[in-house]
Amino acid sequence: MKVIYSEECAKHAPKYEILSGNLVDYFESPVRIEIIKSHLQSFSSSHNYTFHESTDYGIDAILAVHDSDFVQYLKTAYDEWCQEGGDKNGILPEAFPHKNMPSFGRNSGAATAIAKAGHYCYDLSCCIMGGTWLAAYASAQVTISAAKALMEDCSLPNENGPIGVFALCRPPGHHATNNLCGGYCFLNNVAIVARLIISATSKKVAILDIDYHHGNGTQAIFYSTSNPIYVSLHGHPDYPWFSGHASETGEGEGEGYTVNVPLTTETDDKKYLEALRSVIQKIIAYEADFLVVSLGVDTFMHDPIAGFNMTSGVYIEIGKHIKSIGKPTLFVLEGGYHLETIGINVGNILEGFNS
Ligand code: Q9C
Ligand code: ZN
Repeated sequence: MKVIYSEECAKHAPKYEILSGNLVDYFESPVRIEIIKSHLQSFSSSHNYTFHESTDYGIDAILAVHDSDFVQYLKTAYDEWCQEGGDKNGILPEAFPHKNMPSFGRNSGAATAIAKAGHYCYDLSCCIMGGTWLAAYASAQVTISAAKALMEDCSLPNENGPIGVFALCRPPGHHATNNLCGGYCFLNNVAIVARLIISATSKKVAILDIDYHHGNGTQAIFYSTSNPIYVSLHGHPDYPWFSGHASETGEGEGEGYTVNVPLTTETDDKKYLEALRSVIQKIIAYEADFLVVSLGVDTFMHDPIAGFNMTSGVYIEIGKHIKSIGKPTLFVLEGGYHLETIGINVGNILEGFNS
């Protein structure tokens, strides 16, 4: 199985974040992908992982999802902030334009770097530092490179079931909308490749989001289209708090093509697999040609920011279930913050798929 990565992904590395009102070490750290990479490298199984550095395919696929003013903001926020005398550690929002404030929805209300930070971000998890744009861009290029590899390789014969490629990227993407960062996410990697695969092949794509958190960004980007279908299993109620209800099913041409399965925080292996089986039936009925998986392992029982009760063994079963869909599959890393098990848990999903 091809694993695509980039050293550039390490260039975004905030020191701290605010979690439940406390200053704590930043959970979404560069170490995450190093641990996963060395785990896959040392894996003693019959399935060979080959590691490939990403290629830079340029900005077009990114701009097919994200607004150009938002991209411009991500690129320039840190320099503007420094020119205005800001702290070298990076920039975080100070206030957010809510809907009964005079400047709500008006770019003109955001004149300085700190005002723009509130305009283009919806929480306090997305500090923009000197290397943030480089890392977010690299994360998108890793995912694009993986999608290109999948599209090339999926016509080759494969005896062992569907072909898969793994985009070993960070920062993650599924909380980013067309014009907002949030939830550790700046560019929506999965949305970028879903749209890329659709425009390159004219085929149908299903996005299966198994990160613990609802992928509000991916849902919003595709809410009024029937291709791709967006399907999410997630902890509820939990972050990002204002989306992910079962009643959110899409609108217009997209009606019925958003599927949310909110699960209570007591969810264990058995309940999770039951829910997974039910959404897999929906994906099979949709007759997708490609599957893109938002792969988060923050569903693990000891994850420091999430609430499920799942064990490492269940990830092998999850991988096998994903394999049963039988389509070329792009795995894209999202969350997962328990460093002691992140390698095993991601590895188990890929092992289940490759078995
Ligand atoms: N009490 C991803 O997993 N803060 N993002 C959560 C929880 C932000 C998670 C606070 C969590 C974002 C990709
Ligand atoms: Zn998550």
